[in-house]
Amino acid sequence: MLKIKQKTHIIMKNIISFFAFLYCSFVIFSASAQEIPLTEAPENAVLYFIEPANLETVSSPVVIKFGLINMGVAPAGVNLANTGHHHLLIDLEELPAFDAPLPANDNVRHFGLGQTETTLSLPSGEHTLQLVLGDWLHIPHNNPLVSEKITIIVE
Ligand SMILES: [Cu+2]
Repeated sequence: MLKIKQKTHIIMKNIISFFAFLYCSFVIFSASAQEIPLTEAPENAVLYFIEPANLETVSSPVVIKFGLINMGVAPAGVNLANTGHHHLLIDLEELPAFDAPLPANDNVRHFGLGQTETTLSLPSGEHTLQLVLGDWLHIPHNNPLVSEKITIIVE
């Protein structure tokens, strides 16, 4: 009887520690998520494609020019008010999280040197393009700047 009681006690202790651990992880996780304050962007800022136009037929390599109104471009790592750097989303179905640094891969290209245009080699067919401005830490702004998602047809 005593042994069963002791065992139950140990199990209860383990369950309590487990929940305590879960709670602590949650608190630490929420704290770290809140530690990075989002960078403010002017409400009248606009991000758009200068070229190509939506539904334009183009040949590869494609010249893509990024347009930004009422904000400036600064390289990644440079924390200057009202600036950011361009990110080009290529054939990306779902937007990435906007409260964390944008991922870097074939579908999410960073222009961390402050480039405002690029030349892309794309296979023939339809492709979608979208721009997202990121702050010095590659995180979208508090008022996220996202362009229209355009479709281009590559010959
Ligand atoms: Cu970036």
